[in-house]
Amino acid sequence: MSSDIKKPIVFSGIQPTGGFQLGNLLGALKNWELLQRENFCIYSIVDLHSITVRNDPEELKLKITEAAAMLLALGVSPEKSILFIQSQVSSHAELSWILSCYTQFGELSRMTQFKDKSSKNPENVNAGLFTYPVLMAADILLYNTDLVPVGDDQRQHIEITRVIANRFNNIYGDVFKIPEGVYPKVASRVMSLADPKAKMSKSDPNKNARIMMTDENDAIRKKVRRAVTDSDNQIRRGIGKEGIENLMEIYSACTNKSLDCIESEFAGKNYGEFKNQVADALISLIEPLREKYKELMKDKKYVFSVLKTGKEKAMEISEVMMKRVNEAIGLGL
Ligand code: AQP
Repeated sequence: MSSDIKKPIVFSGIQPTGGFQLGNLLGALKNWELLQRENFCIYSIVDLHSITVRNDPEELKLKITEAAAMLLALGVSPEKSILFIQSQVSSHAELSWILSCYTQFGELSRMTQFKDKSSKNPENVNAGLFTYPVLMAADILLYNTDLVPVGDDQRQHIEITRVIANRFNNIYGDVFKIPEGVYPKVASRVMSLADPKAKMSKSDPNKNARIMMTDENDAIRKKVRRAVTDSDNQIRRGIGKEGIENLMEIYSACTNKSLDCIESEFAGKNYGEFKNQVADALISLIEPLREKYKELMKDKKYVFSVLKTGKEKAMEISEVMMKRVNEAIGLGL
């Protein structure tokens, strides 16, 4: 099937770690929807990545279903694209092991996500957390991927994917296509509302630091009002204005207005007025997605049927690549 695909191939994944936050939406998922127009897109709920932290089994199953429903609500189209659960396609784990033999310890030690996550959870620095980028490389390389829409925090992981693929190709010939990351022009790194120097993240213990796709309108407004800013009271970019800049980027991503245009629009206005407009823009974006998501969660049979079809298609494509890789190395007879 992969040889039949004439359009550029897009692959990306998201972890089912309990809902999506605004950073996931603006940094990656908005592009997932847009890229479907001109590309063949393959999207995965990467549950194997999410078990680097402990999960309750029943809760994990629910989170996977919720992630699928949210992706469909966000516009991932089962008619145009493939949507599947990573653990149901065994080639991902298989290729990950092989690629780990072509990845250096030193390279993985330099990954900032590993350093961040291991320092935040020193009691569970497992090998899966360390080899996470290798599994991500396998996810991407299995599908002859051209483009990978992700947020700015994933740049280092895209780069190591390219390094691993090139290293493998230098030994065995052109087995893998070398993929490129696709990052949004604005809001490629949405920052925490409580600490604008830190990335907005689902696992932040402070719930007011992030906006979730399932937040009700009142909660969105309250969180934006409480967002940390500065005392300068001018809506513009500049040193020490990370909080306002973050809100400007969010507003820009929601309204498609440029940052220059936002500075002119809000010249002479105060933070209260600006925050109200940001909240309105966010509500206009999130409310329809949230309501669609609620409807889809009432029709789980449909959601499961999409995932089943996706699994079959993903298996078909990835098994072709697995065969090529095994033959190149000389595995099996
Ligand atoms: N703050 C962010 N700004 C822009 N993009 C972001 N992404 C995540 N946070 C931001 C992008 O979302 C996609 C999916 O992310 P993920 O769920 O696979 O894992 P993550 O990056 O670890 O997300 P979180 O919210 O930070 O999860 P936790 O707290 O569980 O670690 C990726 O493309 C990512 O770039």
